[in-house]
Amino acid sequence: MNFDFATTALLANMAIDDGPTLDSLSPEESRVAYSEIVKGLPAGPASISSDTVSVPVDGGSIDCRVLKPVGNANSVIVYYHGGGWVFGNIDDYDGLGRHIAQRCNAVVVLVNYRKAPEHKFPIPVNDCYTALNWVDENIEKLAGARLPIIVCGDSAGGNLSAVVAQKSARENGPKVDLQILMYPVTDGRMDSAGWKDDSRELFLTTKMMKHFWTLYANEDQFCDVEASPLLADDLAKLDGLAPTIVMTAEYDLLREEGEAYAKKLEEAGHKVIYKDFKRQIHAFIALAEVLPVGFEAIDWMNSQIEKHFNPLEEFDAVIVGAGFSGMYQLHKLREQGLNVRVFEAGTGVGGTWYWNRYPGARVDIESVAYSYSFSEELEQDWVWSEKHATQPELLKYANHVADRFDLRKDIQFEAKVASAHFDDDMNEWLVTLENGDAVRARYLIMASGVLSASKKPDIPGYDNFKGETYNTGSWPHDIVDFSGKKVAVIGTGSSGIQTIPIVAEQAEELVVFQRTANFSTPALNRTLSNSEVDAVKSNYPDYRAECRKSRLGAISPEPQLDRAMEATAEEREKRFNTGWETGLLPSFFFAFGDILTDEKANEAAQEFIRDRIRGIVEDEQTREDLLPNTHPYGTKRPCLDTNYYETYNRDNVSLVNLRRTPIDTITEKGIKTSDTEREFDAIIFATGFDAMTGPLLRVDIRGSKGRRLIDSWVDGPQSYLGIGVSGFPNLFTINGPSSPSVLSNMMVSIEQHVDWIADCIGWMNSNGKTRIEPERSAEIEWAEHTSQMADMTLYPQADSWYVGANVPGKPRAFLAYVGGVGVYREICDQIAQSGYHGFDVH
Ligand code: N01
Repeated sequence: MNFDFATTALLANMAIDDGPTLDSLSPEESRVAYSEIVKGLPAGPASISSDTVSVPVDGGSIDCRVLKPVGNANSVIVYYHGGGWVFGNIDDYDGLGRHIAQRCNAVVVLVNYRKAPEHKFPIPVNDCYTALNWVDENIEKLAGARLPIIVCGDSAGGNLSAVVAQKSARENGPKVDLQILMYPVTDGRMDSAGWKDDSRELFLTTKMMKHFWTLYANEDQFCDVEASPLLADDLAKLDGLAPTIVMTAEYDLLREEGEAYAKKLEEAGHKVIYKDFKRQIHAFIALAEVLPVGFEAIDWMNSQIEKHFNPLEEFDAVIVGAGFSGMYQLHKLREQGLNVRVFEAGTGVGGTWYWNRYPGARVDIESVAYSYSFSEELEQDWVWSEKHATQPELLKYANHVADRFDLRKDIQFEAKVASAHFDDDMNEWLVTLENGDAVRARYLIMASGVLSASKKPDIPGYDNFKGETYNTGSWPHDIVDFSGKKVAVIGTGSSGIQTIPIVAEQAEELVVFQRTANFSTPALNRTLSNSEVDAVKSNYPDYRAECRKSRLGAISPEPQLDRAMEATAEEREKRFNTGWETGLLPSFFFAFGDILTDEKANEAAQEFIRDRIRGIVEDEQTREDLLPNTHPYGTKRPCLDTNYYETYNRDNVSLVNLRRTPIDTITEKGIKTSDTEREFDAIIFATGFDAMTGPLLRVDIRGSKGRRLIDSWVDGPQSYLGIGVSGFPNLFTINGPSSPSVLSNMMVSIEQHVDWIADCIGWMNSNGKTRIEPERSAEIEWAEHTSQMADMTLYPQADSWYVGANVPGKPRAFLAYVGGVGVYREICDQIAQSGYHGFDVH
C-alpha cells in the first residue's frame, strides 16, 4: 500500500483513536457519531447560498437543501449522500455540497432521503427518485434556467444515483443528463474481488458493508436491480440512460464494483468515463477537508462535466497557466465582465511554486515585495511569516488568492495546451489541449511562465540510471527523504544552491557536480516580526509606488548611483560588506551605479565575494573550485543561499569540478566522469530551464495564415514590448521576451503586464475592435532598442540562460529588457495612451 501522506495521517489518527466502528453502533448512535466527526471539519465556502425546502414524498416529506454558487450556474447536481443508507444527512454533507457547488459552478440539491432501518429499501430509492422529479419540475425556480441535471452521490449515495438514473430511463422519467458515481455500491452480492482483499479493510470494512446491507434491505432484495444496479440486464435497451462518470479509489473494497459497473455500461453501448484515484481510500471525496486530493477529484469531476456539456466552448479569452500571472489576469478580465478560461497543466494553482517543490525552495525577493498589490484587503489580511517566503508559504498564498477571488471555477486543471491556431476568418484562436479537447477564444494570453519549461539535461546516458531521479523544476508532491542515501546533485544555479544544504543534512553522502561556479551571497533569512509587517502594511501604497517606479521592482536596500572605482577601497569594502550582511538579492547591484556596466566595478564586487568564499570553505581544492571566475557578477542570475558554502565543510559532502573532470555518461548505477565512476541511490537534476521562449514554443502556436511561432523565432525571439508578436493577432504574452521580466521582481512586472493587457482588451471592446497585432516595424524598432540597452551592460558576456546559452542550438539573444521596470512602464503607458502606437488594430 502506498497511501498519500494525508491518508496515512488520517489512518494513523484513526488507529490511535481506536474508537468504535460505525457498524458496532446502533443506527442512531452511528448517526450521532458521524455528525460529530463532520462537525470538526471546516464549513464549506460561505459564498454559496443555502435554502432548505420540504419536499412531499410518499408517506411524508423530506428536506432538500439547495446550494447555489455566485453567478450563473452551469448545471444542477442532485446529490445523494453516502452513509450506508443508515447515517449521514444534509447537514453532514453541507460542506462538501458547498465545495461541489463552487468548484463545479453548479446548483447542488442535497437530498435528505429517509434512512434505514426505519425506512428500508425501497423507501430511500423512492425518496431519491421523487426528489429528482421535484428538481425537474422546479428547475427554473431553483436554478433560474433549464440547466442540465446531474445525479451524483458517493458510496451508498452512488448506489442511489445509479439506481435513480436507471429508473428514470426505464420509466421515462425526468431527463438525467449525466450521472456521477463516486465509489458507488453496485452489487448486493458482495462477491467481487475487492471484498476478498483484506488489506483494503480500511475506512470501509466488509463487516461494515454487510451490516449496512442488512439494515437497508431484506436478503431477497439484495439482487433487485433497484438495490444492485450492476445486476440490471436491460442496460442495452435503456436508450435514455444518462452518460456516466465512475470514480473509484485504489484502496477501496468497492473499487471492483464501480469498475464492473463502468465496464457493463460501456459494453451495453453507453458513454462512460472511468477514473480510479490512485493511493486513495473509501470516502476520500467526502473527507476532502482532510484528504485534499478529494478536492482535486472534485476539480477533475468539474472538468469532465464541462467537457461533457460544452464540446467546443467559446471564450473571450483563454489564459494558459494558473501561476501568479494567469491568476491575476483571470481576475482582472473577469472584473471587466469577460468570459475567461484558464488552462493549467498542474492539479493546482501557483505555477512556479506549484512545480518547484524541492527542499529549500524559497523566493529570493523579499516576501512583502513579492506579493500582489491589486487588492488592499488582500495586502492587509495576508501575513508573510519570513523575509524570504518558503515554497509552501508561497503556494499557500496562491491558494488563498484563488479561494478569495473564487478563481478556480474558471480554471481547468490537468489541462495542458498542445496547440493554439489563429482563425483569420473569425479572428479567434482555436486552442486544443493535449487530450484533444478544444475551445475557441477571441484572445490568447500566454501566462505560461518564463522558467517553467524544465530542460532535459544534455548529458549522455540520461535515461540509463536505474536509481531515483528528481528534477528540481518538477519535484514530487510528497516529501522525498534522502536519509541513508548516496545522492548526486547536478547543477549549481539558484535551485541547486538552495537544495544542496538541505539534502546534505539528510543524505549519507552528497556529491555535487558543478560545471560553473556561481556567485552566491547569504540570504540571512529570518522570521518577520509583527512590527516589521505592520510597518510595511501601514505604508503599502507608497512602498508599492516606489517599487513600480524602480529599476528592479524592489527598493531595498536603497540603490546608490555613484561609480564604484571613484570611491575609496574602504568605501567599496564597506558597501559590499553591507550587501553581504543585508541578505537582499539586489544589494550588490545597488552598492554602486555601475556594477553591471563597468568591468572594473564588477571585478571589485566579484573579488569581495570570492574573498568571503575563501574565508568559509576549509578544503583547499574545494575552495578553489567554488570560486566563481567565468563571468561578471550578476550576468548569470546570482543566488541567495543559506549555508551553501558552509555545506562543503561537512564530512558527507564533496564537490566534483566538471570543468576538470567532465561527465562522460550517466550509467545504470551512477555518474561516470573522465576520471572515475561514482554510484548513487538518487540523482537530482538542478539543470535549469529553457527560459523565456521555451514555455511559448512548447505549444504549437500558429498565427495568421498558419505561420508557426517556432519559425518566426528561428533566429531568436522577436516581440513588441515582450507583449505581442507580429503575425500573431490577439496573442498576448505576459513577461514575454524583451520585457523586464526575469530581471525584475516578477510580481511587479506581472501586475504591470496584466493591467496593460486588460486595459488593451477593454479598449478594443469599447471601440468595437476585434483584431490587434504589432506592426513588424515597431517590433524591429523595439528589438533594436532592447539589444542596444543590453549591449551597454556586461550581461551579454556570460553564457547564461539570459542569452539562451544553456540550451544547445538555441539562438543567442539577450532575452530581457534591461532599462528597468519603471522606464518600461512609462513606455508601455505612452503606447496605450497614443491609441496603441505600433499596433495594427481592426
Ligand atoms: O537553473 P540554472 P536553476 N551538465 O540554469 C548546470 C530562478 N530561480 O533552476 O552554469 C552539468 O540557473 C548549469 O551549469 P552551467 C532564477 O532566476 C529562482 O538553478 O550551465 N551541469 C547550472 O549550474 C534562476 O536563475 C529561485 O555551466 C549542467 C545549473 O545546472 C533560474 O530560476 C530559485 C548541465 C542550472 O542552473 C534558474 O535556476 C530557483 C549539464 N549538462 C530558481 N546543464 C529563487 O527565487 C546544466 N547544468 C531563489
